Amino acid sequence: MSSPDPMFVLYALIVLGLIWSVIWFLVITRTARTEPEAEAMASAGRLRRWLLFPMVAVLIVGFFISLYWLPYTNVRAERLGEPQMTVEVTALQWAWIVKQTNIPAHVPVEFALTTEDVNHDFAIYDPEGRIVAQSQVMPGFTNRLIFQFDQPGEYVVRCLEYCGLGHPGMEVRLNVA
Ligand SMILES: [Cu+2]
Repeated sequence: MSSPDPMFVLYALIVLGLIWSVIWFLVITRTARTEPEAEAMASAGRLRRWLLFPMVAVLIVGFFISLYWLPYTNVRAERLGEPQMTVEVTALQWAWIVKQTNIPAHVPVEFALTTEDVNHDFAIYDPEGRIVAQSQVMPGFTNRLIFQFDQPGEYVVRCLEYCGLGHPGMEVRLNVA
C-alpha cells in the first residue's frame, strides 16, 4: 500500500482541527456562566493581594539562599577556597589537550578551559559515570571551572557540545588520588 499524499494529510488535519475547535467553542460558550459571582471574585482578589507580598518575600529569600549551591565560578571559589592548582585544558576537533591528568583529591582545582576551533563542552564524569561538573568551552575565552574531587578514582572527560564527526571520541581520563 502506498503512503497517503502529504498534502491530503495536511488538509485532513486542518479540517479535523477546525471541527474540533468549533465543538469546543460551542461546549464552552453553552456551559459558561454569563455573570461571574461577584462576591467570590472579590474574595479571590483579596486573597491574591494578601498573598502577593509573602510570596515575593519567599522568592527573594529563596533566590539568595539558592545562589550558594549554584556551580558558578565565584560561588565555588568562595565556598571551596582558592584553587590549589590550575589545569590548562585546550579543546580541539577532536581531542582534549590536558596539561596535567594527575589531580589531587580533597582540594579545589581550577580547570582553565579554552578551544582552538569551535565550541565544545568540558564535562567530568565520576567513576560511576555521573556528571559531576561541566562548562562550556568557547574560542577566544578562557572559562574557569573550579571543582573539588572528594572521591579518588578514574574520572572521564567527555565533550557535551556536538562539534563534528569525531565528537563522540573526545575523551580523556583524569586520575584523582
Ligand atoms: Cu564535541
